[in-house]
Amino acid sequence: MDHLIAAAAQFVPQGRVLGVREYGRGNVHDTFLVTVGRDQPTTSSDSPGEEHFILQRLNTRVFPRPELVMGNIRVFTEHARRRLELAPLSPGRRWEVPQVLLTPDGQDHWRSKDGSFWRALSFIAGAETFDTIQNQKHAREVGSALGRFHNLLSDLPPERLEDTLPGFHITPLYLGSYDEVLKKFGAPSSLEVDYCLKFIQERRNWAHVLENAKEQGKLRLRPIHGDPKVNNFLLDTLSGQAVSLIDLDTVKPGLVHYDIGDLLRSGGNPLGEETEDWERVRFDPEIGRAILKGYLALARDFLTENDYAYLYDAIRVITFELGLRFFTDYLEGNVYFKARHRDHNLSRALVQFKLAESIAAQADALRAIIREAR
Ligand code: GN1
Ligand code: MG
Repeated sequence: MDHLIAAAAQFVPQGRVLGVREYGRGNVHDTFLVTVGRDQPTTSSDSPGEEHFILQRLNTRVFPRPELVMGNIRVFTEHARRRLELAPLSPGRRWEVPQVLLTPDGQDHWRSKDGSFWRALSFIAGAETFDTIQNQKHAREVGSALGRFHNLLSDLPPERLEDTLPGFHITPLYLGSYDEVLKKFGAPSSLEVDYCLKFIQERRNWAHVLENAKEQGKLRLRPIHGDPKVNNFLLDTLSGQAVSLIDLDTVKPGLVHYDIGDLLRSGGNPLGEETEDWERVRFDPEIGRAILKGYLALARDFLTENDYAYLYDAIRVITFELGLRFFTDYLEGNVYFKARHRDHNLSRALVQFKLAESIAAQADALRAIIREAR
């Protein structure tokens, strides 16, 4: 606990750290909510109270150059804030951009003696997150929030952002590392493992669709979020409107297809990606329709004909890819994703493969939904 308070205190120029507790369900970093006591009321009407911020220890195995991650976040947040100043949203609409908190000497992170990389972000109050889509309105809201996010970034040249995680969402590379890991570690024998092995074997060609289109010049790099799963969207507790898209570590150049695919794979799965009930996992096309309607209402301005042509593939590829990533990590002994038990990443992989199967089985219906949502 002392080391957490010490890390939190680096980002608190005034006031005292009253508490630090674990927060959220990230698979990569360690995240905490810090409570700070304000000694000095800021105005005469203010009572001395409590404030909150988010403290994170970055996983430097996953992000070996965390200072570049912070650089990208700062480029993004400054750009988004400028855009929102120039063109404010309609009245009654709230949109929050998380802020990077600095240490007293102006650093955007702090290294502790053991080499851990700590950073702090503002806490967005009056909002909540959900692991699964709650209703049609929620689906539309997260869709339009991703559209807003892409819109805010649409005039930022992707070269302004560093590639902080080379290979991220390049599905053929995940397939290649799966092959290597399988060769090196082998696979234990069980019905579940056999299902995964067979699933991958029979669908290897799915991996190349988006990267081929990129190489052929049909799809181009843009600034993306990289991880817009359902629980990274904040919804206003009173109005239910989406007010922020958090978790900015993977903001970097990529295909918008990775993002829309990721939101649909996570939102379209009503049982959620942590369910143990993998055999019942299905993609819900009506949730998909609502997310797409919300998204396309804002994304219409910048999507091209080719972008539309690959939207269906994106849903299937990103779902398959995440299954592949979880399964590879299971075979390797859980070195990337935090796992609560030995077979956790196997369970997660089964969920994604079952979901990808359902997405493929509904290909025609989903292509029709995309056509109608345009
Ligand atoms: C990881 O840590 P978290 O939960 O924000 C992962 C994403 C996956 C996601 C699946 C950097 O994100 O790519 O889609 O788990 N982030 C990284 O839940 O690999
Ligand atoms: Mg993330």
